[in-house]
Amino acid sequence: MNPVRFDPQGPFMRDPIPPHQMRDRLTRIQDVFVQCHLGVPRIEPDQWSLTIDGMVERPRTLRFDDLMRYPKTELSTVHQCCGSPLAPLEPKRRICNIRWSGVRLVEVLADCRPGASAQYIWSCGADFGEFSGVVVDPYMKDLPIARVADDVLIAYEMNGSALLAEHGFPVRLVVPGFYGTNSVKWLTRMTLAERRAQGAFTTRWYNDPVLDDSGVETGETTPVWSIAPESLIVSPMPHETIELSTEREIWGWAWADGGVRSVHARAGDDATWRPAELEPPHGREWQRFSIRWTPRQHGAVVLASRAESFSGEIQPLSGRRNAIHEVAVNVV
Ligand SMILES: Nc1nc2c(c(=O)[nH]1)N[C@H]1C(S)=C(S)[C@@H](COP(=O)(O)O)O[C@H]1N2
Ligand SMILES: [Mo]
Repeated sequence: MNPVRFDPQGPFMRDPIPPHQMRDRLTRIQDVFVQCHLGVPRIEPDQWSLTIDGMVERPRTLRFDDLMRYPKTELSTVHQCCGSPLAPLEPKRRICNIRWSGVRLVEVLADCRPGASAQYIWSCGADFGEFSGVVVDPYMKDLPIARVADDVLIAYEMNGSALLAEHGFPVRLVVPGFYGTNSVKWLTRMTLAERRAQGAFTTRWYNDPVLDDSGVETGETTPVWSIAPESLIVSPMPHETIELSTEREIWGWAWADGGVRSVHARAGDDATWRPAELEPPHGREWQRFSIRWTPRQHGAVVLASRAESFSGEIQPLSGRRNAIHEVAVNVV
């Protein structure tokens, strides 16, 4: 195996654009956040390969050309970072909506004949190094094999162009509906197994405390997989001046693994939540919501939106990564 060249080495990230700039349904590549825990490996496609092993009858190593023999599939999905693994409950709104192209993992796997008792796929990137004082070699995540048939992709394009190095060139995993951390970049190995992977990013980090109905921790944890319901306000923007007694649209995006059923919005802390208009889900893309509002009082007003998923989960007011987004405006 060739030594991996990193540029840069060590954690590398790019912040997303702020919510009021997220006006496009499809996020432009230069506006997509970047999250690399260990650095950016620089990989030539002719030196790249993907090995599929573990609980399969036919382990295989595919070169880039082998991958390209599978039918090209395209899909659009939200792509969201769940936030720092060191501060997992802090809302970060690292979110975008992307068109991916690649091949369906289920088809590639079928040619390896997975064993009936395989439950998880461990996916490894070409990157390794140290994160928060812990040696990680390689970056490894896992996902339930039951999820694969749905729409999991081995992707090589974002919005119709080859992946950039920082987004996983030449090939990355895309797990639509799961937080971005699960979409392993610079994908080099997939191992089928009966149990969860035992790396730092699947044990020490990226496991959330499970809460009971009254919000108290039960002592159990759950992997950071499915994206919880969330919404953000694109317009108005923070500190915008709004005219009194004039009707105005509040609009934004809402998303959740499995889709958002309803969005409510409110103007002012003690105002009631009013139902917004909401686009039906289209695959796992974000959904536009909007609501009309006529301010009746001068002064500062805090606008907020709250999404509910089809499974009945509602965005919390605070304390979780998907807590409601608030925008303060000024009515004159
Ligand atoms: N190999 C590898 N894959 C990775 C990461 C990483 O550090 N190494 N970061 C993950 C995290 S935390 C996120 S949020 C997404 C970010 O993808 P992007 O940088 O293309 O937006 O990639 C995921 N895949
Ligand atoms: Mo992330």
